[in-house]
Amino acid sequence: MAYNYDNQNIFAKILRGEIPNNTVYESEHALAFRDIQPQAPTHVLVIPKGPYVSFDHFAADATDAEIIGYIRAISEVCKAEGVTLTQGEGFRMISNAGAHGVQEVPHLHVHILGGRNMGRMIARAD
Ligand code: DGP
Repeated sequence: MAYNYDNQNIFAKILRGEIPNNTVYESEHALAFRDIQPQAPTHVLVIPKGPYVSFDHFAADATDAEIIGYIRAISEVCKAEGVTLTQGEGFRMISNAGAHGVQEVPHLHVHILGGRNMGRMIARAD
């Protein structure tokens, strides 16, 4: 089954400039902006500009240039937020995918969370 990208998802609207966002970083292949419901002092979402639903979709179908641009954008965001291991105390990067990943917005995004100790990786919800 092919990946199915919904052009009406909220991050597609942000990329088209239809909804405002608090931009942290932008490049040819990526946009980073602050999460509307921050879970930590640093909570930035980094998205590729191309129409990819999830990390597995992106990893399978994106061009090499898109992949390099996206990964480098994550580096720039970590540097700008002061959470790299060379500057700060580190961060957590999360990318939820699909139903079991409890993904709310179906456009690939990684959450960069930092500025405090993030605790154990997963707290069981059941
Ligand atoms: P996820 O469960 O990984 O799909 O998380 C989606 C995140 O997106 C969630 O933390 C809230 C955030 N979010 C949802 N709508 C908006 C929006 O319109 N603007 C911004 N900046 N963040 C949003």
